[in-house]
Amino acid sequence: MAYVANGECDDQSNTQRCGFDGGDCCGFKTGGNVTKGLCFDCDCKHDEDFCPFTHKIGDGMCDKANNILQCAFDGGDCADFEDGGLGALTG
Ligand SMILES: [Ca+2]
Ligand SMILES: [Ca+2]
Repeated sequence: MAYVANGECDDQSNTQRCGFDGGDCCGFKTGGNVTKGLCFDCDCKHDEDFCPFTHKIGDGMCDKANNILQCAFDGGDCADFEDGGLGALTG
């Protein structure tokens, strides 16, 4: 599955089996910008329990994509950023 997590939303990889294209269709890696040139549905699909960046939970930096219930709201990292703050999805 060469297209998973390559930064572009691919419908064929946007399945549970493929980890929902590594979040490409949600823009997890790009701070919300979804590249839709190769998809028709382009839906932001994910598991109910899916958390895109578990390793970033509780690292002291607010990661916007992690500020969801599934990620325990980034372990509280975004507590000071009620409006989402700046997604710190670098590295
Ligand atoms: Ca992709
Ligand atoms: Ca964090």
